[in-house]
Amino acid sequence: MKRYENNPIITFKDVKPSNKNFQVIGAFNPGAAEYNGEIILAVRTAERVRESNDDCIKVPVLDENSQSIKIVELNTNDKKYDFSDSRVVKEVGSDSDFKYLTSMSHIRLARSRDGINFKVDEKPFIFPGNKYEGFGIEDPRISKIDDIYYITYSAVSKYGIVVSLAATSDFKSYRRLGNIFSTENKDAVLFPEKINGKYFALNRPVSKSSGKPVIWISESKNLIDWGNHKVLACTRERYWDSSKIGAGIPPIKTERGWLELYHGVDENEHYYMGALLLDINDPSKVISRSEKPILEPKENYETEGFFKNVVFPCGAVKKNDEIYIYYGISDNSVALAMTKTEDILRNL
Ligand code: MAN
Repeated sequence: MKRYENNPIITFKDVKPSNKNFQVIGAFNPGAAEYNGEIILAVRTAERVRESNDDCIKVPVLDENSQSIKIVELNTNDKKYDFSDSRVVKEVGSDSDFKYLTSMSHIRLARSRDGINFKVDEKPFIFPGNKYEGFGIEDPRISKIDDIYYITYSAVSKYGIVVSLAATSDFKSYRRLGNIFSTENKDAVLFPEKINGKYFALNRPVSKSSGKPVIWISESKNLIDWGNHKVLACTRERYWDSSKIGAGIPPIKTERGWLELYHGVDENEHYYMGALLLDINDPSKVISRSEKPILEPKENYETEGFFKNVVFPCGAVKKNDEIYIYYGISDNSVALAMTKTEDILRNL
């Protein structure tokens, strides 16, 4: 895999805040699609309240009754809370992973002719808009099925994290199609076509009782109702993907099977990219899997940032005889890596 030499290609500086009280702190984890001769990225844009400071953290929350953003003020000396993870506020003594997020994310589109130079839209595309999105919407993936672009994303709220689905045919307007996977679930990608008459999705439920967060595969007749859930791939002890894994880009059809680029996390919370090859007729069968990561946090822009040592692929497009892979770096920015599908397949 070859990194684009002028990475990152999009940073928070390229994105205008969605309102005057907000400040953009990250533009990352983008879904990707080709539309009308352009490459479109659906960028997770994270914003925080402008006047937050070391003594007082102000967290934005969408109020479910008024549908407006409320600011919750938290004193950083308050012993009730733990502020040690920059991404979240935890309640001391609680079993939950977090009480609030320190930033609120929405989906912003960026458009390009060459796949390298992007112009970011002035306004959000999908902004938190219902009670499941109270803390924000994150990590979109785009799959084109027939002529519709389906966007799966994580909706985060006090009810937990669910996977929601939206659809667009012009990247101007969209329809929300509801929550397709209940809490907790993340990292859902749709296969771009039906297989034996059914739609398939990879997703990542989290079990509180036992086991680690791993990739599951589910099927559906209509993209809304999902069932026949099966474990697809697990974490591997002592590997780079030992603590959790999740799907990255929507699977790419190749001669040898469905190619899935996924993320794996090790014991040190470093995020890597690896590949899975799935049976073309029965994608619940794994044919092959990367022994070593195919991309790891190495460059400065990958090892530094809001949450360090993260490469997080969410989208890819075909460009000439290469694929352009768009990945989030350290919850900060968007980077680009190029490769040939055959090169990844040779490695599998
Ligand atoms: C984790 C991280 C954050 C994200 C939350 C909620 O803490 O991935 O970036 O905001 O989960 O999804």
